Amino acid sequence: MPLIRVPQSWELPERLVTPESIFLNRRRFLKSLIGASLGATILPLAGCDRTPNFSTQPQFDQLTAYSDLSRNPNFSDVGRELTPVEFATQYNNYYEFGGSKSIWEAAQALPTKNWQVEVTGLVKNPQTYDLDDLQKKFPLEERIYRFRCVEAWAMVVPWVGFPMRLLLEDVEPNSEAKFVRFTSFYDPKITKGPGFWAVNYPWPYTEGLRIEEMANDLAFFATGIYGKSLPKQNGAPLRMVVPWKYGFKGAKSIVKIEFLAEQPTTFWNTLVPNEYGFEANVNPNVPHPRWSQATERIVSNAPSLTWERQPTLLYNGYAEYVGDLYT
Ligand SMILES: Nc1nc2c(c(=O)[nH]1)N[C@H]1C(S)=C(S)[C@@H](COP(=O)(O)O)O[C@H]1N2
Ligand SMILES: [Mo]
Repeated sequence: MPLIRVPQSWELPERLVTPESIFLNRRRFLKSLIGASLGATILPLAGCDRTPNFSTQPQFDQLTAYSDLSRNPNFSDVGRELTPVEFATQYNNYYEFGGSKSIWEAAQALPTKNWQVEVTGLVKNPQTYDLDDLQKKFPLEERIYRFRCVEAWAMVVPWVGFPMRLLLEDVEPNSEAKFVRFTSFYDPKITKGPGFWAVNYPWPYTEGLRIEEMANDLAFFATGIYGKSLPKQNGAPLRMVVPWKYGFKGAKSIVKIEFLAEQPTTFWNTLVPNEYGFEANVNPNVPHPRWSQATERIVSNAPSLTWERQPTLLYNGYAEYVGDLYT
């Protein structure tokens, strides 16, 4: 197999820009196999840069549509077109169900019936919410947000859900509560995706915020997208949406929320701390150690190398909402 020149980061096919697991593992694998010198070299892969087939999406038709949904006028236009639903529901990161973007069928194994979310820790009113209770208690609205993965691709998604602040007020954190940890569903009998390459990863998937970040108007719990309940591959039945941070901060399929005094350990930050910081705000001026973050590629139905590029915006364009948190 001939070695090729190392391309610019913006040229990297999607399958090579999969920093959150595959690349890491491939590099370890290469190192162990053929020595450290080759570890940093990009090898051409057969079938590079295959774009998923976006033509069908049978599972989305079957999901329940919300009635009487109102779009929040403050979040109705992000200056870019909505990503077509078939891309957002068939180009996913959900490593519990596999290491590629094409996990939507595998994710259908996620059991979402009788879902409960436990809220514990430094709060006056600990709760175990049934999902239905959550959706009745907190008025649902639609918000269109930019979505930016650390891998430098971006979408625009219409979410359905409620601000995290409403849940925060309901459980009443104590004054010692400074951080919040969110835990995703994990059952190795069901979430078989990680496979051999990730058995030692720090499952379950966890993420965290400072309590002020959770209280920010933008921080959102989604129960749906595109007017319907969340598809499993997008993190049904409840996932975090933190649009000024990289996508990995938005844990899917939340089962537990803990209010804590200290900064919690989180999945990617534990695994590769120099690449995935706890704060992880979208910032064009802070490159990822392996590629620039100055621009991003808009996910479309074309080979990923040809995706249109746009400049990355500080805080993903939400500086007026969150700038004060970081001065
Ligand atoms: N539990 C869990 N949550 C997760 C992930 C994951 O692998 N597992 N991937 C994260 C990453 S890296 C991104 S970019 C987004 C992708 O969300 P989407 O598939 O709905 O676009 O989910 C985030 N939440
Ligand atoms: Mo991501």
